[in-house]
Formats: sequence, C-alpha cells, structure tokens
Amino acid sequence: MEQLIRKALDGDPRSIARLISIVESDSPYAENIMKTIYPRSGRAHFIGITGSPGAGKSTLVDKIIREFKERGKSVGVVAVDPSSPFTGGAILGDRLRMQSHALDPDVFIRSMGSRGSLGGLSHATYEAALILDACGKDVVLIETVGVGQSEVDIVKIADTVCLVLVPGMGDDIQIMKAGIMEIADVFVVNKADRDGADKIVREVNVMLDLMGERSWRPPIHKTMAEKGEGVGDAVIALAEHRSYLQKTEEGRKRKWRRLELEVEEIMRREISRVVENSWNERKTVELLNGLAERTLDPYSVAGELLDRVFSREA
Ligand SMILES: Nc1nc2c(ncn2[C@@H]2O[C@H](COP(=O)(O)OP(=O)(O)O)[C@@H](O)[C@H]2O)c(=O)[nH]1
Ligand SMILES: [Mg+2]
Repeated sequence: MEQLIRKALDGDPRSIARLISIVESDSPYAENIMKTIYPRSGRAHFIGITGSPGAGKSTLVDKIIREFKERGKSVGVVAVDPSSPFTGGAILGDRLRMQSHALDPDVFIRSMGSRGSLGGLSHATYEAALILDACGKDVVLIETVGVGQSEVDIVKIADTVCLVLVPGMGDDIQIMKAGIMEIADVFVVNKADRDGADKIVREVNVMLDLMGERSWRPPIHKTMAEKGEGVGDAVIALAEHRSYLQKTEEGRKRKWRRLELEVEEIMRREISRVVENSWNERKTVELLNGLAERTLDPYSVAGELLDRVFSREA
C-alpha cells in the first residue's frame, strides 16, 4: 500500500487509478490512503462543470483540458456518470467525448458512477479530486451529472463553479432552477452556433442585475465546444476567478467553509454508521421494547443512544 501511494504521488497513472478505486469501494484502506494523501493536497484548482444533461459538458471538458495544457498545466478529470438503475454501471459516453486525451500521460480522466442517488456527488468524488490534487495535477475538473442535488452540491467541492447553459432547452427553466444561478461563478452558453444564444446571455445578465451588487460578477462566455471556439476565453475567466478567491475575504471564507464541510461529512458518515450498528445491540433492543410498551418515549431513547455515541472510546 505504501508503495502504491508513493508511486501515485510520483504521478503514475495506474497507481492513481488504483487508489481512486480503493477509495471508491469504501475499502477499510480508504481512510489510511486519505490520511496519507491529505497533507500533499490543497494546491490544485477544483473546477466544477455543471448544467443539464446534453448541454455539452463533456465536450467542453475535452476542450478545457486542451486549453489548460497549452498553458502548461496538468489536468485531472472526475466525471460523474449517470448510473444505470438496472446495472449500476457507468455509461462510457463521457470517456469517449474526452478521448482525444486518452493517451496523454499528463491528463488523467476518471468516470465514476453516481451510485443511484439522483445525481448525487458521493464522498468518493471529492476524495478522487483530492487524490488527483495530491498527485500533482494543477487543475481538477469535476463534471456533474447535471440533475438534482449534484448541481448544487458541486459548490461544496469546487473552488470555481462553471454553469453550462444552451439555447433551446427550456431556457427559463434552466436559468430559474432553484439555487443554481447563485452558485455559478462563470457562465458558459454553449452551442452558440444555434439560435438563441444571445437571448440567454441577456436573460442571465438580467438575473445577475436582479441579484444585486457583488464583488465578483460572474462573466458569461459563449462557446461552441464541438469546434473549441470561445473556450480559451472561458478558461481565462475560470483562472481569473481563482485569482480573485486567492486575494479576497470571500475566498478565505469559502475555503474555511469547505474545511468545515469536509469534517462534517466524515462526522455524519461516522454517526450514521454507529446508529446503523446500534440496532443490533442488546441494549437498543431493550430500549425499543420499552417504547413498544410505552414505558419509554422516543426522545429519551434517542438521548440515551446519542449519549452512548458521544462517549464512545473518545
Ligand atoms: N451544435 C452543437 N452541439 C454540441 C456542441 N457542444 C457539444 N455538442 C453536442 O451535444 C451533445 C451532448 O454533449 P455532451 O458533451 O455529451 O453533453 P453533457 O451531457 O453535458 O456532457 C453531443 O452530441 C455533442 O456533440 C456545440 O457547441 N454545438
Ligand atoms: Mg457528460
């Protein structure tokens, strides 16, 4: 294991892939891997790419990789694929759309299943990004499924959130979707070869006006991801947002909030695990019997179980 981690930290793609698989499988080694990796992380720019399915996120990621590479940056990608509800397997499409980098040792692309939870980002998504960071990637792109919670959750992981919109896809709905406008740091209006791109740009501008004065006004970039047009300017905007975060109080706060969330996420998982385990304990069964007979109430039972959780080893 130690050797595997060392090779990954040296940038060996196969070792990186193995580490991510181990973490993704919830193996008992995962915690140790993350503990060893963590001090080496914290350098990469995490960029979330979100937007409705079919908006062109994967196509765009492929071109964003190229732009960053031209600027001398190494890039890692974590693409969260929609899992098939039947097989749980990840769809290969995203890999195909990014295949122009398949043989490039400086680019690491990883697809992950979204594990049934509707578009949810699993903790493995974040951990994979941290591994890529520790293993020397300058930029980590995280492509979400673009439905449900993952769209909003990306803000918990990414330094910079890029929201991809397209003409002719129920524009108003895309834009008005609760909470989405607020988390976007850079807007991309993709498929600008189609009619209606300028209309979306205007609508987003109106929305941004309504949201009032902010020290970072998210820029809006039109792209044609298939041809790669406009992507260079969008990438400049992504990099500028990062510089902005590094210089400002808002950036400092956001970083702090992310540290809190990292710990919170692990605490929640640990508490869930303890709660789950407690159902089989004799003491719990006794307490639940008390409930059934109405000699106890659920508040007292929960209180007693929580006391046990918090006095655990410690
Ligand atoms: N017309 C047009 N089609 C595009 C453009 N960018 C991507 N597409 C197409 O849109 C479809 C969905 O793209 P994909 O990258 O898989 O979208 P994702 O689901 O958001 O990752 C594919 O058929 C792409 O070839 C573009 O700029 N113009
Ligand atoms: Mg995709």
